[in-house]
Formats: sequence, C-alpha cells, structure tokens
Amino acid sequence: MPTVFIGLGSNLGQREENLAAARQLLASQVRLLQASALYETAPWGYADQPAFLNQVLRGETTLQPSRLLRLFKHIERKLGREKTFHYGPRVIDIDILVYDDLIMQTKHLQIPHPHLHERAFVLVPLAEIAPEWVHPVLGKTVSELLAALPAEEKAGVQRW
Ligand code: PH2
Ligand code: MG
Ligand code: MG
Repeated sequence: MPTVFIGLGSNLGQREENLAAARQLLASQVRLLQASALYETAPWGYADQPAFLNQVLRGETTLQPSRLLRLFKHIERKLGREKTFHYGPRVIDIDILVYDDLIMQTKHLQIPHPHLHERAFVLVPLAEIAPEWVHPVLGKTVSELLAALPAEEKAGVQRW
C-alpha cells in the first residue's frame, strides 16, 4: 500500500482539538502508522497571525493522490475551515507532503509538497518520524534538508 506523509496545521480555535479531530476523520481512509509530536510554530509566509500547531503523520492508503486531496478538502470543510487568503489563518490545514516516491505536478496538486524543504514547521516533525526519507527531487534526506535551514527558521519551531 502506498505510504503517505501528511502535514496538519491549525492556528484558529482549539488548535489541539482541531488536529485531533482531523486525525480521527482521516483514519477512516488512511491507516495511520506514526504521528510526530505537536509543535508550536511561528507563522510562515504571513507573520501577522496567531502561532500554529503543526504535526506530521505517516500513513498508508489505497486512495490515489487526487482522491486523497478531495478527502482532505472535505475534512477541512467539515471542521469549519473558511476561505481566507494565501498563507492566512485557518482552523485546519491538511496537506499531502509525500506520496511514496511519486513526483507529480498538476495545477491542483504538487507532490512532494513544493515548500516542504524550506519549512522548519514541516521538516522538524518530519525528521522526528522519517529522518532518512530521501526527497525524490532533491536527492537529500530529511535530516540533510533540516540541517540546511537557517537557525532562525528552526528557532520558530518549539515542541508543544
Ligand atoms: N501554513 C501555511 C502558511 N504558514 N506557518 C506555520 N507555522 N504553519 C503552517 O502550517 C502554515 C504556516 C499555509 O498552509
Ligand atoms: Mg499548508
Ligand atoms: Mg493546504
């Protein structure tokens, strides 16, 4: 069965509960095998918003990537996510980070996640559960990608 890494994020409402609710709803279609700790993270991309809680999950699923994306959007709406603006605050964000060694570039779906390698809020929790995973485009492990980030990026990510 394909392995997926999933990124969860929340910076509105009961953040910890939002992540827990997302995990529970995901579990109907994704066999969750591993979960990182929760991390409180400084907002990336747009600074003037509350801190996020972020987590990365490892799972297995028979759903194809486009079906998985639809499921994630459905769960986001169910948990009350509303459209704001690019990089803006959200009740819940559920992202496909990795889908096996697939490389995919469509308008609606890019795998691996196009910003994975530059975000400490993804790499720190990912390194906790999959330090040796090799990025299929960049050819580097998660540990190596994390080590390459500036110290100030990593300083914004604290174990919750
Ligand atoms: N998600 C974003 C934009 N910025 N910053 C943090 N710390 N965590 C996120 O999950 C996040 C973000 C867009 O998806
Ligand atoms: Mg996101
Ligand atoms: Mg998203």
